[in-house]
Amino acid sequence: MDWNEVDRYAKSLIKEAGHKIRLSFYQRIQVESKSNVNDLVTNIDQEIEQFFIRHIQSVYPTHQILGEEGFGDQVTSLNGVTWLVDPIDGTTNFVHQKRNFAITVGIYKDGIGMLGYIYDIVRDELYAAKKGGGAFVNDERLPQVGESSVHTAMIGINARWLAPNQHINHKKLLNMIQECRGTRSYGSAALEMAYVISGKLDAYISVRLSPWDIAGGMVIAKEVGALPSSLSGEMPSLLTSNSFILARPKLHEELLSNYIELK
Ligand code: 2AM
Ligand code: CA
Repeated sequence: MDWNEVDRYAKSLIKEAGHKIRLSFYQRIQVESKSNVNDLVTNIDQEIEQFFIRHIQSVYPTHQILGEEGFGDQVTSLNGVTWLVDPIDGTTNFVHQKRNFAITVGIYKDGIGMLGYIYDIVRDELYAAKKGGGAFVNDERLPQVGESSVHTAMIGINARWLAPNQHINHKKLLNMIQECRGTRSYGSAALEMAYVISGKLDAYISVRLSPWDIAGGMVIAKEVGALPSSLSGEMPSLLTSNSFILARPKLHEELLSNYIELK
């Protein structure tokens, strides 16, 4: 497999898909809800996923594709080459704000991350990495993430987990909120990962993410030394949904030990 060629092809697909999404701002978009009223999908999510699948299958017929909207394969193992594709991560932002959403793609061989992409469509910023080749935003190489303690940390987290809930101990999270420098919530897991990768956030925490949300970002994160795991400290599975944290290494340990307790 010529991974440089796959890299060039993946980037060209992502850029073209981004262009289609920008053009969609001038059309009437059809919005529907999936599992609940706040879980949105649009015809654009579906059309863009189908665009990816059609093109990937025509060039790489042996590769399997896991897409959020379900037009790809039923993926039950990561043997061989697998593309994990989220055509729009942050659909609620796409619908309500027309910013802060991304295309994200991860390409894995036998479960090992080879290529990863997060494309901030509106800003035209492509975060990308090839295994062992460093991480880039457009043509600029990103440095290693370095360290920070909770007291100087900017943490990405959704405020819903600070209210009593059945998944995570919200009181411990409240201590974290009081002790860190600041929190932000952007509403796109992939972009929040890109912000940890590029040093705009020190950590990102989510109680439930799907494989296509994190697959691309995990490949890029590795290249800058940011650590991903589930909130119980294991490697996140790319076949099931997971709780998730991505953080600078020492902060990762500090947050898991002192502030995060799953129920
Ligand atoms: P999406 O827009 O592709 O669905 C904030 O809502 C982030 O969490 C987004 O990246 C969103 O991705 C993802 N997300 C929202 N609800 C989710 C769920 N029930 N399971 C997994 N990921 C979810
Ligand atoms: Ca999506």
